[in-house]
Amino acid sequence: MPIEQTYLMVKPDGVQRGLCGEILSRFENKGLKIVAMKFMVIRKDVAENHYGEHKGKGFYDSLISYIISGPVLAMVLEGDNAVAVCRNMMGKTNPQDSAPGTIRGDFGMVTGMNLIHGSDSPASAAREISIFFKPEELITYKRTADDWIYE
Ligand code: IDP
Ligand code: MG
Repeated sequence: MPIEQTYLMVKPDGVQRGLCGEILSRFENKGLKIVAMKFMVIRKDVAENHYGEHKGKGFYDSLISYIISGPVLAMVLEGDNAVAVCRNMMGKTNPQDSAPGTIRGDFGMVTGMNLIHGSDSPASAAREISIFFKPEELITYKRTADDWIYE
């Protein structure tokens, strides 16, 4: 399996509800490695670029106003098959369909307030990481715990 990087973001509802630590803990406990992290309010043009694939859909305008409505915790996480692993941990887009034990399944009630974003493919991850982080903001380091997470 490939070592991948993926773009994750605690959305404004997750920040306002004080769930940044809870959500980050899940990824850390799982074994994902933090490569970059930033707390910020997303500019509207940046949000429109990030969510460009949804332009024209009925929920697009509310999605953009939601994602810029307050600060988000943006991060790059790394690990074996990280894109799919993180998507599984997030749960389905609609929290009412998300399995218990997933982030959306445990904390969300509606699609429009579903707490977390995560890249859906390695190609999306590369695109999204480059929107929110400069190359020099991605930190390369040896994490000693990896010797006890990977065989
Ligand atoms: P994903 O976040 O699970 O990848 P996408 O289909 O890429 O889901 O949609 C991006 C985001 O747009 C969702 O996480 C959610 O915040 C919002 N969204 C998607 N569909 C709806 C909808 O039908 N109503 C309201 N918001 C939606
Ligand atoms: Mg998506």
